[in-house]
Amino acid sequence: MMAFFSRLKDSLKGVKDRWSGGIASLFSGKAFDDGFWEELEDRLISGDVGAELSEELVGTLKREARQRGISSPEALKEVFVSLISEELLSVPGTGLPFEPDEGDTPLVLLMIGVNGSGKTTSAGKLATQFLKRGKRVVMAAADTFRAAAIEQLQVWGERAGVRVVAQSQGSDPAAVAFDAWQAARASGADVLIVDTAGRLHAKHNLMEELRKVHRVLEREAGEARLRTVLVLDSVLGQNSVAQAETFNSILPLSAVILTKYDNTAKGGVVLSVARKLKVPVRYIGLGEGADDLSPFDPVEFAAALMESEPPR
Ligand SMILES: Nc1nc2c(ncn2[C@@H]2O[C@H](COP(=O)(O)OP(=O)(O)OP(=O)(O)O)[C@@H](O)[C@H]2O)c(=O)[nH]1
Ligand SMILES: [Mg+2]
Repeated sequence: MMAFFSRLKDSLKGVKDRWSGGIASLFSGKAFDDGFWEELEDRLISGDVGAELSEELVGTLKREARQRGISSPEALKEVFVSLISEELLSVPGTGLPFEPDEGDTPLVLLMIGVNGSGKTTSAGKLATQFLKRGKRVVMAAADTFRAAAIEQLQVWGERAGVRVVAQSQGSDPAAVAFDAWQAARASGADVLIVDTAGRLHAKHNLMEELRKVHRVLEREAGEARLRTVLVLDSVLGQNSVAQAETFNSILPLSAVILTKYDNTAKGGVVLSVARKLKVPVRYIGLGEGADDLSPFDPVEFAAALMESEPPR
């Protein structure tokens, strides 16, 4: 965990400079007057925490400060850090990595999201990490839209030593998913990771296609084995929250992976996702390499973000 913490601290450097740096520096000695509370709320909103939640967090913090007679900035910051982690922890499953042993195998991860959000990369990272933990993994190239998409997944598969089930470009994604399920089943795999084509949530036919893939997997694997994983680009901030709401209304989401956290100025989006969707953020993407995907520990995260030491 400490390794994750220092790693996270490094990876969050960018976010901290741009987002929480501005927030953390507020907690540095000034009086907690009206100006302070207003400024804090403004900075939370511009950091993509969302207006409603920002107001609520500031309100709670203010009340706590008054009730507990807190006067030191350090103490107030600590309360703030625990408020953030409590908010995240209020969604069950947050930060827990996928465990293939949590049910009958193969566990099926259906990766969905808009174009370029990081689905294929996250699929590859997950496959690599499962393999390192001794799990047997199969991947499905159900993004049949572009030949390059199939190749991209195959590259990840070759690098990790994971079998990729694919058909030719333009074939039916649901048929690829079905094939891959059969292969995963037959080979006794622990995990099947299904990559899909990026799609705009407003495109009706593409959403229908996704529903069909989901239907086939649900029929074959059963609901208990299936996890619908929304991959969200955190750089998009509030837009990604809106996307997530639409996807969630079409297919019930089991988990969120928040990618490109290393690149974002909008660190607060993780709080918005938790609050609005009530779907657990399981991992955050912290770069392009296979190891740059971390289970998302809310307590460590909140502490790292505000540069406090993690609570013991
Ligand atoms: N810095 C950074 N880059 C990432 C991360 N995740 C993905 N990327 C990059 O984002 C770009 C898009 O990633 P893909 O995995 O191809 O996205 P996708 O959702 O599969 O895209 P489509 O298949 O076109 O919808 C690639 O250049 C990735 O290397 C991350 O966590 N951090
Ligand atoms: Mg892709």
